[in-house]
Amino acid sequence: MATAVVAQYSRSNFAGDVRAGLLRPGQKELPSKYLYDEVGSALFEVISVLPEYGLTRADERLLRRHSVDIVSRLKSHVLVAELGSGSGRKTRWILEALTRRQRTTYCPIEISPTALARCESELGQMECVSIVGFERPYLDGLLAAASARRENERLLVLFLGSTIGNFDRDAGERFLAEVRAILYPGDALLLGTDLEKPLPQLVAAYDDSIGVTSAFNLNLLARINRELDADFDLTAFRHEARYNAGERRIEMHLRSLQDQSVTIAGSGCTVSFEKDETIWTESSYKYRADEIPAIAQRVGYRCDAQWVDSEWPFAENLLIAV
Ligand code: AVI
Repeated sequence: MATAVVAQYSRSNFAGDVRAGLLRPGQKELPSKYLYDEVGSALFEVISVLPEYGLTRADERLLRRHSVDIVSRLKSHVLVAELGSGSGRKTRWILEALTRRQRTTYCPIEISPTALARCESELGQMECVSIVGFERPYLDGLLAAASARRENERLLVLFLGSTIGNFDRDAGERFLAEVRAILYPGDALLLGTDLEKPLPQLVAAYDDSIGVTSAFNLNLLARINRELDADFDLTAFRHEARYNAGERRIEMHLRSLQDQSVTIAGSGCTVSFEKDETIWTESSYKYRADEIPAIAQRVGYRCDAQWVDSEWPFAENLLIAV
């Protein structure tokens, strides 16, 4: 095992994004990437095992069942880079399939140092795997990982867990195109996408009965209190999950239960909230399996294969850069 971490942290970006998102006219917003501090990452791990949230189990089932097939479609020596590795638990199946034929370098790319550390402890003991972690935004990390590849080595980029769903649709396509710009023809992107499903099942997945998703959402305000010296009263906000059928997305909001104002010293501002006003903290777009090949084609890939889970509508898509 070899492990290296390249760090990048910016409190001032956080302060600026919070200020911009809460002082903007109209709908207040906070970027969903800030949900994942140490507490948020741990809460997301719990979400991923909740009975109502089938997404992670579906992703894992598909990888467990089809990793050998996925890997057999990539003929050359492969370097694996993962965008947003989380704990890395799901990745084990792909790495195991690959190490049957080659020593493998695995580059997890994460802005959360906690998740990166967990990923390294989960996978760090694997035989024939070297881990080089990048604590960076996705594209910076991918550029660094791509530049580490040897001649004739193909990149396999993993973008699992339907993280693409947390981008607006246009931004998601632009992101896939930006990833493509870093790849060479023949490189691969394994993309996980959560699919549309019945409304009660969808809403319950984001508003579970024991309140873990609520805690995950409210932790964003607690994080602002901790890191930016703010005075949010967490009991004065309530978690809300709504399905926007027109946009085919779940939205997470934090609803203010009263008129109130909050001071965020680290962002140099005071923010007023009216009763029932919300802060939009995350979108989770849902896809149709048959729209993925067309999206792939628009941004420079061909969809080589797709696997759909039979229990929880979710698709693993193997896209090859053309
Ligand atoms: C990480 N991402 C794919 C999750 C999702 O389902 O959109 C984040 C999440 N938010 C609430 N629950 C899970």
